[in-house]
Amino acid sequence: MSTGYLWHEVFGWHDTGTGTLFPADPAAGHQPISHHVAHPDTKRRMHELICVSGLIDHLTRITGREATREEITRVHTPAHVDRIAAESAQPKGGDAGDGISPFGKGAYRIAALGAGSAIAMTEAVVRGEIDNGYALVNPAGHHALPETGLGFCIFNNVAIAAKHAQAVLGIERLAIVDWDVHHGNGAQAIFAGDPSVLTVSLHQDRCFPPNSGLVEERGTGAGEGYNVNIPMPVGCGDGAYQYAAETVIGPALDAFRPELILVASGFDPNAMDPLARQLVTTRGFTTLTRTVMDAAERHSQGRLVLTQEGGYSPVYVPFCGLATIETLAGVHVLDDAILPVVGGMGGHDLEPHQQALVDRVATHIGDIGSPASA
Ligand code: 9RB
Ligand code: ZN
Repeated sequence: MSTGYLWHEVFGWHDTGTGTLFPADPAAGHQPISHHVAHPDTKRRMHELICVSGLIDHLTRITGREATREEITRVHTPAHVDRIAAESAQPKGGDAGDGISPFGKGAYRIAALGAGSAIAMTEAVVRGEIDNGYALVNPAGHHALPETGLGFCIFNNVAIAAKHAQAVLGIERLAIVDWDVHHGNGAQAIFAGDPSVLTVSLHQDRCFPPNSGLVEERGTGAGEGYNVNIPMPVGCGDGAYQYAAETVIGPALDAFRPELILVASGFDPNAMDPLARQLVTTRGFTTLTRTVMDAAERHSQGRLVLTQEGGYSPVYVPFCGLATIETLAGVHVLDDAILPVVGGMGGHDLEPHQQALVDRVATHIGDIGSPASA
């Protein structure tokens, strides 16, 4: 088993400014702060735990590159790419598109490196140089739409990697599983009418973007049935997440039989996250990782690529990332030092209302057909 791993120091230099979640504005009561909620130190700390724990010695380092304009415009409009490039050249940078996603000078190249790193990891997996891989990229991508960035995202890294896999790497049918606690609205929109890409998003009900990610959003036209939303109620712990993995994610992948599985891996379902209300621990992320690994074993020769999305607890994200990558690599180097706290708090047993939501989504799995070419 060989697991690829990618981090670049410049991801830690993505400048999210001195706002909190909103830009500083004394008239509105918004004080400046040293760390914006999406400050990259959380991801840098994850990388450093991977190094200090010794997990890095079990991984194959993959080198990223900047995605080209051609690769980015497989997903984004030229106008969006041009605007990001122009604002990135300004002395004080700009914003991804919604006024709460600031970036500093030079962010275009950081964001292009994030997208290109997702591509590089996907290439290494599809070409068989590694079995699976984790691209710890920053900024995140899964909210970005063709014409704009959104929710701290500039370019949709996982969608750009998916388009590249189809355009260049000979992959016809692939799945994108998004376990970030916020809705994977970007991939849903980009692939809505496309039956060759199954999109599955496991998220907290109406968390972000507002009113996005409902069960009824199931794709359009030829793509109808190929988008699956699992909008979990607030307060789901490891039991509810395990039930969703077993009851929807695994069976949906079995119905679709992808040639490649990409994961938009956010650690913000964790119990310490400030931007969501779920209770997941490293046990839950291990279960999710095993679920997609087992499906990849059954359908895609084990080909599996995880790319980093959100996660805003500087304390717990590093352990969640460590456990996820340990699972990918089939090794254990360090226990979760926070688990005695978050795992001992209760809330991890599956509740009837959580089961009811998952069961309702599961009734749609029969609509996922595997294209005739399978
Ligand atoms: C709303 C605002 C947000 C923005 C981003 C996130 C998380 C993103 C992420 C959560 C809440 C503001 C709805 C500001 O981690 N994705 O994976 N809230 N944004 N004003 N309003 C009205
Ligand atoms: Zn998120």
